[in-house]
Amino acid sequence: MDESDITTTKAWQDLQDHHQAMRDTSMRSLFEADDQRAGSWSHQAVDLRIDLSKHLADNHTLELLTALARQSGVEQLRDDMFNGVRINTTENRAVLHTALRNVSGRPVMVDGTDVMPDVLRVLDHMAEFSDSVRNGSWTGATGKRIRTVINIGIGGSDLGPVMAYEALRDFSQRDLALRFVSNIDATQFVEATRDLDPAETLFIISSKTFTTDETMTNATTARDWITTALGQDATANHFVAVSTNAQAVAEFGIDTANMFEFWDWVGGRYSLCSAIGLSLMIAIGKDNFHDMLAGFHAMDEHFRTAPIEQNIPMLLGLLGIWYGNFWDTRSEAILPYEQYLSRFPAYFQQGNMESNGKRVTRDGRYVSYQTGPVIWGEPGTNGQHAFYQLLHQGTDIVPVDFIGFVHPRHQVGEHHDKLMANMFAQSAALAFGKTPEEALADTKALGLPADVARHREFPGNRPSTTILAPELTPNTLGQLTALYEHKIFTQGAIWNINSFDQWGVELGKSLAKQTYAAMKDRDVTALGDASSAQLLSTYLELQDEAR
Ligand code: G6Q
Repeated sequence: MDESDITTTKAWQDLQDHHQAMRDTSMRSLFEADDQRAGSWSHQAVDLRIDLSKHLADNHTLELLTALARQSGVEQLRDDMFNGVRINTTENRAVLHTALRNVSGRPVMVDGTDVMPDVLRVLDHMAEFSDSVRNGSWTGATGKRIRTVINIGIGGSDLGPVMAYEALRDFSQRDLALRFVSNIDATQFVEATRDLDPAETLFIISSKTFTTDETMTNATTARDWITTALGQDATANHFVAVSTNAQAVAEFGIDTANMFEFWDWVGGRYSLCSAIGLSLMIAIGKDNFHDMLAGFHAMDEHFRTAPIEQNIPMLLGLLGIWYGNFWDTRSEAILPYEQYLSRFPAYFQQGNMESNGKRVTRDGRYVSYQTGPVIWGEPGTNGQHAFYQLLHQGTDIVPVDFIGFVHPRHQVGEHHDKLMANMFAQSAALAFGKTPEEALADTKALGLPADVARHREFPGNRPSTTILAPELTPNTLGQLTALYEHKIFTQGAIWNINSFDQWGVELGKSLAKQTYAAMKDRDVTALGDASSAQLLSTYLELQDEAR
């Protein structure tokens, strides 16, 4: 027996047996068996109320899942992360995004050095700079104040600021717009700049490595756009950088005094609280940014200190494992009932899929079990008129997270109460469904033929978590984001994979380089496979015909 494979452990096998026993359990029967269930399966993590009652799980499920977590050493790995151990073993790096929002005053050591003085120094630098853009004392080359800030970055250097800017737009300085350019497709740059005055535009080039092709291509186009309009010397006033690579920043022509640094222990998809958040800080101001950090930190503390049984990120991670590994579900949906969170699912699509889309264990074996799920989602209620059909009546079970707020950002008529009524109703419909008898009665009452009844059945037993927060603020956004980060951590720890590398993006990158070189040389034989060679040759021929 291979002791290091989680599927051979007692906890795993107990869960397999337990799944067999639970397969036909209905959500209705779980509630009938325990009239306290709604209350006892509701938890509080900082300001978030988390309802876990609509899960296909009973107390024994939780005992077995927490045993699995203990046995997998999740707590030790968590402590190692917080303590600066190099748990990203394939890149030999510590994983310390929690230090970026460590508002406790505690030191955080990496290799015997406290990283907090550097973290605080960069936050001060960001605050000073963002104040100067917000109050107009930082001007463009012609002396005009900055009206639009464009963050150029991709992946982890884009999605965090995009998500959080959308989420916190209501806290932003409205005479200062923030836009984002990430795609190497020029359309995004052209559309982002077409109505702008270069003299009033500031670019933040956000790239940890400062070598990413998309970002450097967009940055070069932006520099041309500025210098064509304002002259060669304008770069200094219109460009700042966020990076770990001072040399490349200087070579690009940005004064390193206007470079905001971060460190190799900040993973791209975990970098929102680092200088990568500079564009966000400019939009919402330093106080709101600090409030967001405080929210992150409060959830970090919950994750760091709560026992597994009450540790909400861990419980969410465990329930995900319960479905993925024992019920064979393949995807999870994140459904925020808050328009401002429209990019939250996309943010955690990267957060989760890049972290846990892995097939090799930390000790280098192929996994024998399913790891990260596909993550997707859209804000409610739009999804209800689109893909919820499959959630309710499709053949796949998709565990769902509903995220809603007690107080709306905009109290307009009955909008918010109607929105939330929809969210509560959807979780009930998924969980409890509509039985064949109920569907038949319904069908008859409507005067429809009886054979339509089956189409009107809802199987129910479709699990969901409901997260209810008081109000969308920088602080609660920080809490929510950290909650999901630590859920992902928990799952990676149990699956025994490295959640902090992303080698899966490399092959495509190097093939793109080769393909581009072949395109420029017009040498399709340089490509390694017949299909790609044919595609390239067709592309070149059609371009030639059009000339
Ligand atoms: C995230 C990934 C990836 C990264 C981008 C941008 O965890 O590492 O999405 O953020 O590839 O990289 P640079 O910041 O180096 O340009």
